Amino acid sequence: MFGLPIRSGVDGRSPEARPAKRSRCAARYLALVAFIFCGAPQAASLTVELRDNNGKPLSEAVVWIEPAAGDPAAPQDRLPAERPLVMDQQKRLFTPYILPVQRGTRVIFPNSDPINHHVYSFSPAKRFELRLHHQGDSAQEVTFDKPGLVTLGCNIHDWMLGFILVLDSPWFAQTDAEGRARLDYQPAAGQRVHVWHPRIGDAPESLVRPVEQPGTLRIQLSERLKRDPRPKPPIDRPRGKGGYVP
Ligand SMILES: [Cu+2]
Repeated sequence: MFGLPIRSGVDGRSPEARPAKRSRCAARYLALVAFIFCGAPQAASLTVELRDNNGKPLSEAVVWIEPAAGDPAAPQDRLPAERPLVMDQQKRLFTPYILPVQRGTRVIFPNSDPINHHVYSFSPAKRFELRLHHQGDSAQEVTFDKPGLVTLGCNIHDWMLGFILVLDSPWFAQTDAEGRARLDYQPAAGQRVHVWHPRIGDAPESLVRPVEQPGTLRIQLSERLKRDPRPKPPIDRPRGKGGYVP
């Protein structure tokens, strides 16, 4: 796990090559000792408290730390979750409404409704279409391999709207009902924290602040929130075309 390729046994090299090999081994040993005594990069946590311009908490916002250039804990050294995440369809709504994922993550799209859905995205970060699928069909899977915002829709139910935000960072979270999100990360100079919510702006437009130190970062928005694009539950919609039809 330390990236030290240790080999054993006879390697067939000439005796003249052995001093050089010994010095390389010594260097690796010293690196290992330094790692043990100095320790791995220290983990830290940052809690973001997000409030709108009226001081009310904003929930479901995605908060992430952008790794600095040359950051030893840059995301290419970290793999996304092995198990796929889930974007369900329940009661004719995408559930969850907003799903942040690390680049390379697989997401499955089950259908928990007793009716068909036909999920699609025209977003540059991922264009795809999951043709008519029924409840009980095996969930279709999509890998999100490019950072950006993926806006989801359904060809059958016009109102359905959901977002998958694909991030080039392993450190992300969503604000809770109190507007708080905690990020566990490895600090490095030059890191920045981003905040996104459809009521703040259209991605990639996000609120950006420097990460000055671990602890709590309080952010109050200065501008009014945008109109909420979240669909109303179908039960509250008028029946008929584009509305709720069981
Ligand atoms: Cu649908």
